[in-house]
Amino acid sequence: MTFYQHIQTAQTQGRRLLAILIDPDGFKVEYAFAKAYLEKIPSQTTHILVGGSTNASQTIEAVVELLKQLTVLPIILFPGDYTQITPKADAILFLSLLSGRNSEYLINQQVKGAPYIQKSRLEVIPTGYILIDGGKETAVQRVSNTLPMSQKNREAIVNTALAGQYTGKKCIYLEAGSGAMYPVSVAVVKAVREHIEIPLIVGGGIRSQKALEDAYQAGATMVVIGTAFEKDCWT
Ligand code: 1GP
Repeated sequence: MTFYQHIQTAQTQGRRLLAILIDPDGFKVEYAFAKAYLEKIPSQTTHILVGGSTNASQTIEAVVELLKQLTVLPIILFPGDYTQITPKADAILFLSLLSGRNSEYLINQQVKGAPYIQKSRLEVIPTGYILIDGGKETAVQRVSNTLPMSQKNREAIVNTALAGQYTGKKCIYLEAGSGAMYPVSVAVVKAVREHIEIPLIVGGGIRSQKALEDAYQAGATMVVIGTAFEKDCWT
């Protein structure tokens, strides 16, 4: 079974997937540090995502290699830039920033990354990435130079997700941005879930068991949590 088929099966069977995002910026490439980090994440974790807005491939590669020694969980790249592509991971969320109109993150980064992917054995999971307002300016907004979509404009968010599905994306990722003040609302997640057929990933600003439960109840197939475990503020 491919990693994508596993995500798809989880969606159809109503199983909850939990991905912990490791941003190499807040991570030390040291055995003891990585071991302690993995020990504090929830036991129901199903995937590790690795990526960030500002790192280069050497750092990412070292982090992935270290994590591979310590966990059997699938390691999926979540690159903020094509230079973060490393063949050492298992799969890659190949993101297109559909909420913005900056061609660099809609297609140009993907063109630059394509030859590296072809040389690797990474499983590619084409993902429509939609940046939603989470109450503060986040790194994605800054780096991509695009504005997030307002949570009030549910119709536009749904149409963007649908356009992603119809252009062949295999997943939709609703992103409030790392360290967002508040996550993507239940109403937005529900609205998107009701209209698309592909798996739905939700992340950004989820720091509590309650917020995690809300995201699943609303229809998230996979929830992504980064900051809460990086900064030890999970409640
Ligand atoms: C960011 O969705 C992820 O890309 C996780 O966000 O760091 O706020 O958990 P947090």
